[in-house]
Amino acid sequence: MAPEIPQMQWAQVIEKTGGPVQYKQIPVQKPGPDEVLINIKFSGVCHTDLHALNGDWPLPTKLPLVGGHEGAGVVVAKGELVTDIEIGDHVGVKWINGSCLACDFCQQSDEPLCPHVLLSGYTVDGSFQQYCIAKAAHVARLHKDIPLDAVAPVLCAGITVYKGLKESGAWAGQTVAIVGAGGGLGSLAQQYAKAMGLRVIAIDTGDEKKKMCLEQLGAEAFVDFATSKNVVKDVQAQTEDGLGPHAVILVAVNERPFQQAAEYVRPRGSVICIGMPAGAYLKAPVFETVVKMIAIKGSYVGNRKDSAEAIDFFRRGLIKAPYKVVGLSELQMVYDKMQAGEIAGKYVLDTSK
Ligand code: 8ID
Ligand code: ZN
Ligand code: ZN
Repeated sequence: MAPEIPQMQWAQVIEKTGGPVQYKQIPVQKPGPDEVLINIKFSGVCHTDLHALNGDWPLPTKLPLVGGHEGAGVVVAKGELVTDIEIGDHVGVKWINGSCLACDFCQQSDEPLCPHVLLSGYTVDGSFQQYCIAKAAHVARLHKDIPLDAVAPVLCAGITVYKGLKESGAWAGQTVAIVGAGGGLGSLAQQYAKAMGLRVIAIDTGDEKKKMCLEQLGAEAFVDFATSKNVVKDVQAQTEDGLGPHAVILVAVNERPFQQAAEYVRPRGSVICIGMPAGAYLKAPVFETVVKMIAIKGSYVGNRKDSAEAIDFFRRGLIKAPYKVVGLSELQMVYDKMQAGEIAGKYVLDTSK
């Protein structure tokens, strides 16, 4: 029997850039022919949602906007072209809500680069509502044994850091520095790195984040960027030969570390840019970049295969990062804490509260 779908639902709506976000009732939409309607049970909060609220990226959002792109839930309706998903299936709404599947990039499974890409919680409404629409081709397939609250952070943060670690080219036994290790992406990055056999130097600030990185997430060392007198020297000192980590994964929301990473990365190493601080620029000394043969590159979420692999790591019990569950109604509180840099790990919203 088809589940009952209400006419109205609770959602967090951005009516004007800058906020505050409004908790209110809005109509439930109907899925198009190639879409599914998902009853979102839990949604993670990513710093990208805060960039969308603040409007600080050079890409305009839709308005009014329902944010959110780490939504885990149950399919309650589908369009007539959807043949490989059934009502009742568990799925995840990712940042990539849909893509054309026909362009040069989609053909090569670089769907995030599609010129017609739809972005959940940015150019189309996302998962900070009880019923969300996504293109069937792109929703993440979730086995029913996967807990929907714990998997939510994997749907953006997990996929993104897993892809970034792959892009870094670092392999088992090598060392990665994770910059912004105490935040949402950073906490998951440490778990993925560990599961991939990598050794981790965590970089962030404060005792709570330090304790979480060293005692819960598997980092071998922690460098506090706020109290360190010389971050470059302190990071390099954490590698046995003093030559620095093989890769640097930048997930901080601050320009400074993007100017610094090339100085401490190991010769032949890679600097992977993932965080997107507003208005920031990269800087690296040309001389050292050349003579150390450093690769500097960007990494943007992941394709459908990266997503399935990242979820599989989680399903096998290899990814355990701390998160706090609060009601959907409390999103503004989460944004305020995030803006202040006070969140160790992640917040996940329960859409029933
Ligand atoms: O596909 C992508 N490239 C992608 C996907 C998802 C998210 C990119 N992002 C971007 C977000 O838009 C955001 O800009 O990654 C960035 C990080 O998202 P997040 O992990 O959700 O943010 P957070 O939880 O606020 O964590 C940021 C951490 O950075 C630390 C903070 O203390 C916090 O723990 N940090 C800062 I701010 N400055 C630092 C510094 N100088 C720093 N850590 C080390 N050194
Ligand atoms: Zn395309
Ligand atoms: Zn995200």
